[in-house]
Amino acid sequence: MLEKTFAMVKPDGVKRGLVGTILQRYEQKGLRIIKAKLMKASKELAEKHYHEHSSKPFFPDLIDYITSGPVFAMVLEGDKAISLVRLLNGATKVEEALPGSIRGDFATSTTENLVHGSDSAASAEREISLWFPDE
Ligand SMILES: Nc1nc2c(ncn2[C@@H]2O[C@H](COP(=O)(O)OP(=O)(O)OP(=O)(O)O)[C@@H](O)[C@H]2O)c(=O)[nH]1
Ligand SMILES: [Mg+2]
Repeated sequence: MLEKTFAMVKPDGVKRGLVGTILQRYEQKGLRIIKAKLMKASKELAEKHYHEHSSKPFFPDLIDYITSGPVFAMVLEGDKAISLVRLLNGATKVEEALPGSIRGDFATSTTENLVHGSDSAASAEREISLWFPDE
């Protein structure tokens, strides 16, 4: 099924110069970039994006991290795009992200884990309108 999803290279990925490498993985898998921009998230945007985690102990660190520098935000389209991006990204926990995935190959921490991908069709729709409100 043709789907759209929201994906992002987080600030550590941009700082480490991994945007090109990460985009190549999405493109190699057949996903099409239909929107993209480099931007710094405001605290308000970051808190809306991660609202489901607002009561978690790691929330303040997560917001500081995601607003610490520019992110590369994008909308990707393709067959089963939502689950494919999450498969390419790898597991959330650093010790569970398998080699071959983006996190498995490059991330060294659970908080600073390089990439984001929407986790469902509802999240994708919500996140696309949050990050690309005027388009
Ligand atoms: N320190 C710490 N950070 C966490 C933990 N769980 C999640 N995070 C951070 O919070 C982000 C959001 O968590 P989840 O939505 O559960 O994980 P995810 O869907 O794989 O990651 P995202 O694509 O960023 O949403 C993760 O990417 C991590 O940066 C945790 O147990 N400890
Ligand atoms: Mg998530």
